[in-house]
Amino acid sequence: MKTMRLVVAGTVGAGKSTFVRTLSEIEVVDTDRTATDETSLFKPETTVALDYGRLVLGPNMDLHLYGTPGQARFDFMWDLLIQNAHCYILLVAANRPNDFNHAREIISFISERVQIPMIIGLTHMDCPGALMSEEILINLGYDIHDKNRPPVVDINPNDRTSVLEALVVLMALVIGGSDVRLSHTP
Ligand SMILES: Nc1nc2c(ncn2[C@@H]2O[C@H](COP(=O)(O)OP(=O)(O)O)[C@@H](O)[C@H]2O)c(=O)[nH]1
Ligand SMILES: [Mg+2]
Repeated sequence: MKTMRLVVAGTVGAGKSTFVRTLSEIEVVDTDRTATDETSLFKPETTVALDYGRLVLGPNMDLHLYGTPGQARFDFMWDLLIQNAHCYILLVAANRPNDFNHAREIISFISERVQIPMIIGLTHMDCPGALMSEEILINLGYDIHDKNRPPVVDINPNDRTSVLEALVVLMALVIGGSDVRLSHTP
């Protein structure tokens, strides 16, 4: 059995837990706890450790999903997740420009550690105040005409079809990549 590990990263409230829940075929192991810090002002629960889910991709292939911790700090858990990931999606809420800087920090944090396929998923595109994807990309530090920049998809994490479409884009990138070594589990 081969295992592919997908990390779902992003800012608080971007839709990481929802993404994992929507895609997973097993009951998601989530570690949401009532937040005790400033994030509790933002929403009643925030992910203190990680969300874990799983999806069967084929007779010999499992996809393991890991939603990253919600808080701004990067700790050992982040390192562990990202060092073992085969690819990741960065979720950014399109209607929260104040969070773009943090999203940018997440990209830097990850790319300083690993070079793995990634796509950007713009969520909350259906919400008032959502910015256009071009504007968001520029805010994330990309040249929109750069052929090497990551693919960008609009995504609603509550909608399984939308999440599957994003997954297809990411898998195409992984398969197109030169040297993907998946883990073997007995
Ligand atoms: N309308 C809308 N709501 C969304 C979207 N993505 C996430 N949400 C909602 O935003 C809230 C926060 O999502 P959650 O998965 O907990 O975010 P996390 O902090 O990244 O894990 C939930 O109520 C989601 O249903 C989206 O694209 N559109
Ligand atoms: Mg969460």
